[in-house]
Amino acid sequence: MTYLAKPKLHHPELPKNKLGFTHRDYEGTVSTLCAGCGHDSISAAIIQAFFQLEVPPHRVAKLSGIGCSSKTPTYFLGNSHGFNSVHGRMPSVVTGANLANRDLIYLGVSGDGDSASIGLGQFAHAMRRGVNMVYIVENNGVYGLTKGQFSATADRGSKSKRGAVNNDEPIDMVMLALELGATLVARSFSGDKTQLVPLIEAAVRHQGAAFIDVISPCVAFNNHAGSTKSYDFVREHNEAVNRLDFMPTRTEITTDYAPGTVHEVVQHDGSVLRLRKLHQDYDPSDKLVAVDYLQRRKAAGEIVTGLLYVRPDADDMHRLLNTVDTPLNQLGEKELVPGAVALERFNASLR
Ligand SMILES: Cc1ncc(C[n+]2csc(CCOP(=O)(O)OP(=O)(O)O)c2C)c(N)n1
Ligand code: SF4
Ligand SMILES: [Mg+2]
Repeated sequence: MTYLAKPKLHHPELPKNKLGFTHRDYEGTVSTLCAGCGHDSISAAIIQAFFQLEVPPHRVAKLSGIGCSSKTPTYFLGNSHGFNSVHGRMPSVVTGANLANRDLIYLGVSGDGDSASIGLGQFAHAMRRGVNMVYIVENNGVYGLTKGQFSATADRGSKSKRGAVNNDEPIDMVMLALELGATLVARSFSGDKTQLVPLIEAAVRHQGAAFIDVISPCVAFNNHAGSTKSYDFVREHNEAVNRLDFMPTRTEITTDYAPGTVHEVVQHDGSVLRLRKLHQDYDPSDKLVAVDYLQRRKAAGEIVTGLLYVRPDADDMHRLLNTVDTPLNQLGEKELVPGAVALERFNASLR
């Protein structure tokens, strides 16, 4: 049994969003992951983000690869479209789906094994093409599903549960996403919902490739002393550069921020990212500064979290390809077979 249906009964006075949906309408089936697995907290953050964003569930397509992390779409957004693909192949399936129907909101959920090992090439091309999607890597430094082998994001020198030392250099998915051209890049921790929920909301409303690396401890295989992906290690070394408040539209600031401490970023769709700086020298709009800062803090053993980079006026794949506004899967015969005269005109334009 890989899932358990949730009981339909719920408290009659659960808060509803503008669409009349409760939290329950954004949930999936009961999780069968290990109790305490970080991935379950990420599912909870996704449910909260979509509930708060008031997204109609049928407008979302959630896609994944293979792994404990890739199982999680079963546990959220049960009324949305879903596709559980082959190991490491989620990015190309999203790319194709997005090309065919640009009107859906695409959420790719993957693991460090799924994205940094077998799917590394796939991940690279989805980012560099600017596929309009939210790409979440639930990063625990191991292959959880296949019983705890080191993954490509495991830090050099970190120890497995049985004491083996990892000698290989880690792949930093955030640095890679920045290099590859993702236009919203963030890192968070499954144990910090206050940070993670607005990051997911901002990523959903971003028009371009949005990448979130979420450190998500595996309690079965990678939560011991010597692991750099354990709850204790991440809590001790977590260095948040900013705090994000996501505003669906521009609204007056009513909270008591000190003047000059809030920086606003307006995205394409009018949503506003209100950033409270926690580190004065961190600027998420300057990629070079961000890369330099991340490298330095990493060398000092810190795990930098927060909104790390954003280009609010990003171009997504459709804009780069200059496709029509109508989703390609809705084009009719009239548009697809325009006739000999139109064909001749088109051919002439290429001569
Ligand atoms: C082609 C292929 N190779 C290998 C496997 C075995 N396999 C299943 S999941 C997995 C790794 C999953 O690790 P990760 O993506 O980090 O997910 P986690 O379980 O840690 O959340 C592997 C190697 C597979 N299913 N398919
Ligand atoms: S094996 Fe690890 S990643 Fe998989 S469900 Fe258990 S704690 Fe989570
Ligand atoms: Mg993993």
